[in-house]
Amino acid sequence: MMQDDLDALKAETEAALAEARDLRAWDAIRVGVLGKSGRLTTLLKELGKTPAEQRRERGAALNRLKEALTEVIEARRVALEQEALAARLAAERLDITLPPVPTAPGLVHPISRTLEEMAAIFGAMGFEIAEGPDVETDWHNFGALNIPGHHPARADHDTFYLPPAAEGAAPRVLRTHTSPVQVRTMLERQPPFRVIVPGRTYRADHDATHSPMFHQCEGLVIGRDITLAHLKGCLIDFLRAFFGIADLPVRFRASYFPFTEPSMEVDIGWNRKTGELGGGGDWLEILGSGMVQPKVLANCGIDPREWQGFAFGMGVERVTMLKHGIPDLRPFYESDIRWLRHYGFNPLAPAMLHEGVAP
Ligand code: 2NL
Repeated sequence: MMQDDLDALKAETEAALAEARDLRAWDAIRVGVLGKSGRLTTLLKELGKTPAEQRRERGAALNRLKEALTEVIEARRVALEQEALAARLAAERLDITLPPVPTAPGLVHPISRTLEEMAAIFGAMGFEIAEGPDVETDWHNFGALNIPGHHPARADHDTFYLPPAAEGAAPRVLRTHTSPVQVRTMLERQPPFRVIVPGRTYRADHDATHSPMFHQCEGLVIGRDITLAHLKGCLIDFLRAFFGIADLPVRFRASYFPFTEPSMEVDIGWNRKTGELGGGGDWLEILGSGMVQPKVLANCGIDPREWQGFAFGMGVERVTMLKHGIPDLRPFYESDIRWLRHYGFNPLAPAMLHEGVAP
């Protein structure tokens, strides 16, 4: 039992390693040879029993064998790991040239579509978008706008009142129009400016044609010499671009709002019988507008002897229903996917001003 047993151990270990197919089998071999009670470890422990004159040579041989075995065992581990990685890469391979699996892209809600179109049309005319809170102070929603205490818009049945933020604090409301955002714009910014204010508004009113939450888009233009002519040109251009009818008849009719003077309602031409928009001989009210009341400018920190301008407001649901022939208001908020499949818009073809704004 001299060199022969060592050669046999080497040969057997190499044969077993060649047979090992995975790291588990490999580890069993490693432990069986180099582990605490492995075959080589045992031989090393038994070195003391070797006759003294042979011990030196036997020790050197065992050490050479340990080095050699450690090396082949490690080499096999590297080879097995490479094999495992190659197998994984082959199994997880992706063919990126395959066509994609079609997925439903979703649809843009008609309200969102109208807001996009308004942003595109007014944006091309140099308007910025202004936004503000849905919960407002009574003053921003009514007081600043010259709406007196007895005005019907203030009556409890129209306005949602909220408890004051603190004891003795001013009452708060859900904004009944987007005008408080224009009030905030005038307080915060220096004229001249042009803004549109799209957003949610709230009134305690619920029937076939009214929802307690609805949308408005208002506009405000303040400059040193903004006149009624600018108001008319701006709104005529907007209405023709929005409805996509280059010769859409537009009529301005005297009216009253507490926050504008003079005030005008804006009508467009249509055919009452067919519902078709254009030169049908009948008139349909679509917008409210006017020159901003000097008192409102003063309330909002703008000197009415230096600045003037116009404002307008419209209902987003209303113009959307008219433009697309949507007969009922209620499904706008019901999230019925069948309604959206019918009236929704392709998100990959957003509003792009293809109707143009009159030059
Ligand atoms: C309508 C009428 C209108 C305004 C809104 C406004 C806002 C400020 C000052 C002056 Cl801060 N005016 N907004 C002006 C005229 C009409 O809306 O029928 N909306 C649906």
